[in-house]
Amino acid sequence: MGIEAWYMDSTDEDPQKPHRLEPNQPVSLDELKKLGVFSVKLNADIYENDPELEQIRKDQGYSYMDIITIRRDTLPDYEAKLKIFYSEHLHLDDEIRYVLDGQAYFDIRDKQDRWIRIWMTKGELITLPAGIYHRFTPDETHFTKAMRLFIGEPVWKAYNRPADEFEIRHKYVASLQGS
Ligand code: KMT
Ligand code: NI
Repeated sequence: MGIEAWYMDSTDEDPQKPHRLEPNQPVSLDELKKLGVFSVKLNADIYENDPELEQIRKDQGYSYMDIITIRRDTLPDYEAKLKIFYSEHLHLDDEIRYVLDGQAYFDIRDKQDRWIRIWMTKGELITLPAGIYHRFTPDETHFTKAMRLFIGEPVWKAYNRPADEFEIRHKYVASLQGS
């Protein structure tokens, strides 16, 4: 199984609910690729000693990694952090996350500015391109353990929308043309 994605409804119910349209409107991996979003499935049970993960880190230059456990009892300022994660934002670098346990949603904007919800479960690694507007929330299981990967010294700074003045945003928007 890989990641599953769908277009979101626009109700402001609990963000951690699935928010599927009725009928469900799925988004394929191919459509995600066109938006610059890539994912691979790995074996999270062996993440501490996984040659496949090592190869990806080597090939992509992901020299930095740490692990974040997003759960009320392990993450200081849980409520405040969830709010920050769920505020629509962009980064100047790629956001690379590998779900080691639990589940979560990454929401991204498509070309028409519609929300696509990406459901990440254990073993899935995702790359969101620098400059894409997105947000994050755990799902109804309220638990996500994720590896954060980065090229070089990590920069977690998030710029809330609107952040259209950044060069990286222009670059990202330009990269969507013709696809
Ligand atoms: C971000 O920038 O959206 C995040 O870091 C999300 C939380 S890490 C799984
Ligand atoms: Ni982010």
